[in-house]
Amino acid sequence: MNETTTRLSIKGMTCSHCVRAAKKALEGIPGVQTADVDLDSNSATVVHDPAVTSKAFAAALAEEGFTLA
Ligand SMILES: [Cu+2]
Repeated sequence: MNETTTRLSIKGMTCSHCVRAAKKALEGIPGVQTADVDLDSNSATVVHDPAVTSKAFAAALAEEGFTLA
């Protein structure tokens, strides 16, 4: 399977609950293998199929109240 790694900057996370919500949202996107979300740097490292677009990341995060920086 083809995969690529993307680093996202996420706005709106304030606590560990947000981190879990963002991780769950990202990993719920079809084609995403793993998402490691870090609160200190407000970022996520996502391993995914290259077909997954940044639009899909933004949409999934928006459902949890976060935005891409
Ligand atoms: Cu929170």
